[in-house]
Amino acid sequence: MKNNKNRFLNSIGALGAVVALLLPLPVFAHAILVKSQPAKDEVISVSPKQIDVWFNDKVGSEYKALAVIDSAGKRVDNKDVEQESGNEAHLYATLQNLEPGTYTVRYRVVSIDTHIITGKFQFSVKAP
Ligand SMILES: [Cu+2]
Repeated sequence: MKNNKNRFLNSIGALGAVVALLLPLPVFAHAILVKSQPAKDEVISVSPKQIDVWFNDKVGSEYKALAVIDSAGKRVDNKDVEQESGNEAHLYATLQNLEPGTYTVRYRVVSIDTHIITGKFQFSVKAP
């Protein structure tokens, strides 16, 4: 009888170990772009002074890249990407004066879960 009880307790313990293995690991954020200025597909009539992008969580300070490219493939940002101190989810870079046209924003960041995130979107500057 005592033996049976021990066996029962042992199997409960083994079950507990299996359940613990199946429980999700702590979730580390996989960064996604949540907002930008100019916004995706926005049409603006004044050349923006800078491009701002915000992620859903802070991103690493290394490997960050933010570029704005005109329709001819020329970079029109000043290659001065910065990360806001105190809000590491926010990157920005200043821009050259933009002629009317469509521009592609490209970004690359490393999220807290160590995944490299890349993406792109467009906005347009229309003739005044
Ligand atoms: Cu991830």
